[in-house]
Amino acid sequence: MSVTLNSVAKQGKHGAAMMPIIQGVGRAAIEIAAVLRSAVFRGALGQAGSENIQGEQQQMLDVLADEIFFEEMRSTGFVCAVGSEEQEELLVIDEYTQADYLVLVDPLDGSSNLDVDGPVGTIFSIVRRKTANSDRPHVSDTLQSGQEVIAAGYVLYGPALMLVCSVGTGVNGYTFNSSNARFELSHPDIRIPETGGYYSVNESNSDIWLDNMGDNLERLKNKTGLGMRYVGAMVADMHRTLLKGGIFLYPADNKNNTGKLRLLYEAIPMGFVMEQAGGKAMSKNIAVLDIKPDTLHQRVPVYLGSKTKIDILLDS
Ligand code: AHM
Ligand code: MG
Repeated sequence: MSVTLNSVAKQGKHGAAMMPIIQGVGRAAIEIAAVLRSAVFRGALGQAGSENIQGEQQQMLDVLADEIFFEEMRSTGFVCAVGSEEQEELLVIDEYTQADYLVLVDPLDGSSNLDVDGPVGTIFSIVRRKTANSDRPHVSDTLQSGQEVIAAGYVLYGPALMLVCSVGTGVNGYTFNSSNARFELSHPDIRIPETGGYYSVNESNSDIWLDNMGDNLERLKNKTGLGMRYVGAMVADMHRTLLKGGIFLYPADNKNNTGKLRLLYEAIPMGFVMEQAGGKAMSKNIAVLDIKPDTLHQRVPVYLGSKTKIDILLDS
């Protein structure tokens, strides 16, 4: 008998509480994957004609993925609110304002890959509310550091549909088996290799990087001789880094002074997974998981990878 997503319930002290929400993520992933496969036939590729809170053009698929994810979180009955990269405000689930958990999500990460049939992903994290259950959930409930995250993970829409997650007891990867419609445990206890791997960064920005990252990357390349891979979809670049080793970076630059990636929707969930897999997640010289968020859509520089590679990068 194969091990499925139900096994999350047996993992650590939070597994049982997290299982229904992570199963909801799995249902959303199956639906989003189906929408991605058929988008071209439904006229759902291309821009939606709207902008998200960060002034970026939303793709139709960004909007659809956001709606699907929200509905699946609502249907769990365990989520009181969802903070999404695609929504300006926290979305409260009116039927379940008393529920214990909030979910933060980037519903369709790497959406610039959509027009070229490249890999994309969904990134999520789960926190427990700080306000009383009798109160309406508030944006302050989402502004918790990565040290308070209970579970996090990502979905990779690649040749196979994968859900990789952690409830704080290591990292497991599940692959969707379409013959029985289940996510089956295919990558148990993922640990990032300390040797080998690649460096992964949009190096075309190296002239405008801040924080001495140009020199830092040169030092890493000279000391390790790492090869380079870059998909431009964080989920795909993170997944390869996790399985093969190396480093993924999105530094601050003189156009994006605080970096491009969002603290709550990208940096913290991926930092949580990376650390649970034995790696390191830094933002300049601060651990990603130690940053206390100020706002829902805050951006930070991100460096994720194996401990030795991150230490060489930061000369620490
Ligand atoms: P998105 O959430 O709007 O898709 O943007 C985030 C993406 C990440 O997936 C990826 O790491 C990064 O943007 C790539 O940026 P660039 O094209 O500047 O290299
Ligand atoms: Mg994103």
